[in-house]
Amino acid sequence: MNAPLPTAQLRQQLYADMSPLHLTPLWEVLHALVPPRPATPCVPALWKYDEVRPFLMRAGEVITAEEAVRRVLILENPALRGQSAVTQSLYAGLQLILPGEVAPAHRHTQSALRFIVEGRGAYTAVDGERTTMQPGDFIITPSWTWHDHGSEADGPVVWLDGLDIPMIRFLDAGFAENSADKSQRVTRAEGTSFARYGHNMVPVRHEPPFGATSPIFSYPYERSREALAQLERSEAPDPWDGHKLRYVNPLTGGWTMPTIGTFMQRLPAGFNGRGWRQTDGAVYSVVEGQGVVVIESGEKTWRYAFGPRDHFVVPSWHTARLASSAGCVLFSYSDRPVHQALGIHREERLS
Ligand code: 1HN
Repeated sequence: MNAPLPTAQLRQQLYADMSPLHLTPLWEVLHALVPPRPATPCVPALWKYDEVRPFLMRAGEVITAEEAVRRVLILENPALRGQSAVTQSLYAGLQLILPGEVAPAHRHTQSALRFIVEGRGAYTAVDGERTTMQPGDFIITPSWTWHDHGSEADGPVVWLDGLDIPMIRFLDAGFAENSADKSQRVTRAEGTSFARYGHNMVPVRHEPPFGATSPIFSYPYERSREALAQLERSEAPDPWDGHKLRYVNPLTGGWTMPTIGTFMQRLPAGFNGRGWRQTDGAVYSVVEGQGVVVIESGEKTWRYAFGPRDHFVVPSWHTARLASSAGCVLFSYSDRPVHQALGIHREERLS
């Protein structure tokens, strides 16, 4: 008589025998599927503009905006190489447009934001209206709207693109279309959308032009900067965030885009912030000034000194602390609207 097989061997035999039927045992993966706390594969990362800019300019020498369609260097999370992702749900890239160039009109279901990093005088057109880009402006390209970019500036213009590409890919909901026209026809004067929606007033009779997305497509830095400077003069900073504001859709008071939340904050000189962690992973673009971010997860610590035009990413459930001796302004975006819509957003503020 053969001795009975040991349990471990019986189990392995079961797994092997059922595998051809595409069956696999849950109990081998259960704790990884429902971890006690978020276990993101993403890691923190910093892109120093001084190091990135020469490669952007080299890209400008080897390919035109029209050939490339969009001449962008993707900021890839070091732990997600090849996935065009800065976090599991978000994309980030730096786009260059040179004088006289056009990035041709197209549309897609992915939503995009532009945050202007360097240069002035390029434009982006959305749904028949152009807006001129200035450093620090936050511009929206709503899902499925025609958009093209062009430049009549006299030097390079660079902006940060933030898109929900990985999220839309995960949902298998991506569609795209190229326009027959290289540049779309302008049908409204520049500033029309801001006049309609940008002054705490909205048209009496209207349909939201972009569904759940904000009808304002450019939030000028001049305004955001002044708001934060005024708050710095009039009240104490929040111990975690400094003076931090959330961009809003004026029709709803909600997020500017259904998938991406956007923020701008000012850390006063001498700010030494407390730590926090939250489930939404965030990408930061440094607008002005200098500072330091310290990020921690488990035993690991990352310490990044940042200055103007640098970019960094704080992944889900990593503890972060911000400090600035000279003061600074930071723009950021994250997938928080989705966490909140699903009722799964969590935040912890450490004392
Ligand atoms: C896109 O359409 C733009 O319109 C930028 O400027 C970056 C990345 C992936 C897919 C589409 C743009 C993009 C993109």
